[in-house]
Amino acid sequence: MSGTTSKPEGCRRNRTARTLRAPLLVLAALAVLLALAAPAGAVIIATGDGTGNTTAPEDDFGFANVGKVRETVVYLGNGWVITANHVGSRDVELLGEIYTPVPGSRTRLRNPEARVSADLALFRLREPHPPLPPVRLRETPPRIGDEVILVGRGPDRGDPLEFEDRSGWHWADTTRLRWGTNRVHAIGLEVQAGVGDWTRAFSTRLSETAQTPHEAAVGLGDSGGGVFLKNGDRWELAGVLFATQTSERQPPRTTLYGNITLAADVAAYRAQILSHVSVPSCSNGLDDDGDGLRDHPEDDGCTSPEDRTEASPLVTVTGDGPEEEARLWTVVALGFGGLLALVVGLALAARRI
Ligand SMILES: [Ca+2]
Ligand SMILES: [Ca+2]
Repeated sequence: MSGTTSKPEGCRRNRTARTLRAPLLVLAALAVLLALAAPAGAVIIATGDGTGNTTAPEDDFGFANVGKVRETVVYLGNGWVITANHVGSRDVELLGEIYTPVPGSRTRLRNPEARVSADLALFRLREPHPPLPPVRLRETPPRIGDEVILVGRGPDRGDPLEFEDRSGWHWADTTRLRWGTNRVHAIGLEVQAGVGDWTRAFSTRLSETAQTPHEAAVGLGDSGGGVFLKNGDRWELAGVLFATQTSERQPPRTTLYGNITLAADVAAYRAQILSHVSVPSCSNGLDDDGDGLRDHPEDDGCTSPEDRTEASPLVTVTGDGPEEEARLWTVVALGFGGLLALVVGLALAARRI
């Protein structure tokens, strides 16, 4: 991501006022979290010297599916990646190789509760696709207290910092793809982290007293990174990192205990995601292999509209149809308690990462 990590005080107040007036608050039968935007991005871990966790853990959640752009993307399968909308469509590094986006494939996702856009987008990579397994998309929001893995290509941990009554770190100038852990702190959030967007989200909080094994928060460049949650014996993608919330006066480019990490709730967008990711290459309206020809019958690499590649062997995508929303509506209300605690307990400013 680019840009600043904080805004002048007056600007913050104005943004808050606009937010409160917005008619979109009709959707606030849900938990609504007012958030202030500023671009931000790596996973900062509290453990050790902060340089660890740059390779897959023994119980691998899918580390190789997390790719680097300037920020981060997660490879879903069938050529598609997901990222925060404010992350651009650039060449993606996966498995040490560079993959180029398919022109015209970028698709912004919409908040399922309202006719507004979310800070979440998909784009497709040109064939041949990376030899990676598809990621399983979580079907329901996480629960408060669930332990998750956060992974992103943000800043390394820098020098220690004491600010007011809290401790933390400056962000280093270097970035690495790194994973860490945390616990879900609130669910069912509706977060405005940019002009005109509302993103269904859940949060984690960097805790000093109740740490997970690799307690983590996010920084500039982690946007688009994944939040993985184990369901039985299988890892699933539960969230996509897009913002952080810090205290009002917290210095830019720092992480302090108590800071909140915000992730788009993948379950809320699952149907939309699958409606794109499941479309075969030979009927998606895109030139997926870059030969200037699109789909069946124009591209002679397509044997039928159902052919899943314009040039290369079939890549299978798991997942079923777009029928999740009814269940998700009921789950959203559960986020209210967590949200109130969040809003009452902290004076927050949300920053894109
Ligand atoms: Ca195509
Ligand atoms: Ca083609």
